[in-house]
Amino acid sequence: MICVAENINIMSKTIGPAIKERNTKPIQELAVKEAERGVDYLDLNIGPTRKGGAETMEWVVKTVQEVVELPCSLDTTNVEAMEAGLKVHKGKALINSVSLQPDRLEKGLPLAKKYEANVIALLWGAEGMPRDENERAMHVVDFFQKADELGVPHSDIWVDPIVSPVSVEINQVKACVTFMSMLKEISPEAKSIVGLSNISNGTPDDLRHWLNKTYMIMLMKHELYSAIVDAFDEELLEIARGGKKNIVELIHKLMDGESVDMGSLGEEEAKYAKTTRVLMGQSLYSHSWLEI
Ligand code: THG
Repeated sequence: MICVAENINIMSKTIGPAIKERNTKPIQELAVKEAERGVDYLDLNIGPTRKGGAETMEWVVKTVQEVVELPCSLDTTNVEAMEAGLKVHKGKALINSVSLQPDRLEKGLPLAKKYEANVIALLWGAEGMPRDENERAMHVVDFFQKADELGVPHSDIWVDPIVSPVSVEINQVKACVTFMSMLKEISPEAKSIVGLSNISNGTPDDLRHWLNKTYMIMLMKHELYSAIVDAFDEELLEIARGGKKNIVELIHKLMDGESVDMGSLGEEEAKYAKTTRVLMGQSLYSHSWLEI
């Protein structure tokens, strides 16, 4: 699986101020540390900056690529900032992202063609968040149709179903898994990506990794192609690289409805199993879901 490191983002207490003050050091140090974890891309999230977005993205891309060889995921809704980043980016960039809102699609998608970049198709429509897997599927079809008109190859498109926090909306958590099982039928060449840490937004920090890892394994059952991840979650990266086969097998069994004797599980397996049941909507989420 392709791993995109999430840690360079404007919300971070060290990175936010560093971007504003054009202080290269904290950003370059973090970029090097992320790269050392063996990730494939670095996400550069400069937020919804309106004024000065172009200069900011250009500066962040140059700053990062001065010290690491990796391609970047340019994370902004500002089209001018996106293009400024693409202009200076070395290698094949990942445009993060283009949604199905008409103006975003019209302005954003041509950039993928012009710069021969990969592009995340964010399944956010004219009416906002898709309600279920079927609305997501309809958005994908629309996105590919537009891509065909512009000559953007399907293999450059990474579909993002938009992951919601489990503490907010379990039906959306389930809808993303179901949608992933439908995607290959819609376009066999289509790639997929999720912002994995969204699933654990609002969960106490020390417990987030359980949700992130478990949800990734659930999506891997349907050939998840890539994920935006915490580069410092070692076990998550190990799983993304094909590790922890026993845990992956256990979670996929639970998803298939096979009976599993919970009493026979070790402590680690039990935690993954409990988390799977929460993410499948079989038990209710609360901050103490691992204790029950
Ligand atoms: N899809 C796409 N892009 C995305 C998302 C997505 N980009 C943004 C986000 N979702 C993925 N990136 C992050 C980055 C950080 C966190 C979550 C998702 C996060 N950070 C900690 C926090 O806010 O508590 C720590 C912040 C820090 O570094 O201090 O949770 O879904 N295409």
